[in-house]
Amino acid sequence: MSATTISVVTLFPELVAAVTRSGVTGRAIDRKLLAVSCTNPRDFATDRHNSVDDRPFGGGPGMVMMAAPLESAIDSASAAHAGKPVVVYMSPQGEQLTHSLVMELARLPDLVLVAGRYEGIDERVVQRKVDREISLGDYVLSGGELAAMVVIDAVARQIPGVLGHEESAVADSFATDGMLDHPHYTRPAVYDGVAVPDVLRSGDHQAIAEWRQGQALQRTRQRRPDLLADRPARHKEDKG
Ligand code: 4GO
Repeated sequence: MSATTISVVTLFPELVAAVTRSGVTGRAIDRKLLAVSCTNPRDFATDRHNSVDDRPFGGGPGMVMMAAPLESAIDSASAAHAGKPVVVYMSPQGEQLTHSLVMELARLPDLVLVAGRYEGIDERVVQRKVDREISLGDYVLSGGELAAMVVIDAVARQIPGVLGHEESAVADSFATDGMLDHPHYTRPAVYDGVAVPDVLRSGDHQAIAEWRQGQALQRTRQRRPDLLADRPARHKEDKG
């Protein structure tokens, strides 16, 4: 099985350590199911100040990431991949990340994630080097690193073998029925006077499965009816 290889082009490689060192993603890397590396445009700066940003043409506040060091970093990161990577720029102007897009990305063996800073990157780099622009949602972050780390985490979970048996059942819930998750409870059975629903302590696995599906459907109807809009009628008519 070939591992997914992800490069992050970033001025702050130390931020990416939060996904490479810990948790599910850290374990995926230890087990060679995923490889993550960083390339810093600063290392490709050509002037004596190692500049990577400059003032925006047309004026206005803030700085823009310069084309040359960023393109050199993208080229260097791309060349280190076994195959030709898909280059993704994380920005609020992109297509929104969804479960289905995450699964699409997880099938790609080689990814380069470009994390911008300041007001963004020179548009000529987007035109010349970027295959896809992806956004987490309609809000602005100070840098693309957190967005790239979200992509890495979500993609890693879809790589076969990364999640254990227990964990993958949970991940499946969104994948197979496209609904919100049901509520979860653990001990104690009564916490500060609030009891766990009886059915969960009944030992009746069929009843538990039906209760959870009903809760998931009810929560999805109330909170995210858009998720139920274009699905088979069977789901719409299910009891809540
Ligand atoms: C991505 C990047 C938001 C997202 C970003 C998002 N903000 N919604 N900020 O996924 C260029 C400079 C973009 C800062 C970056």
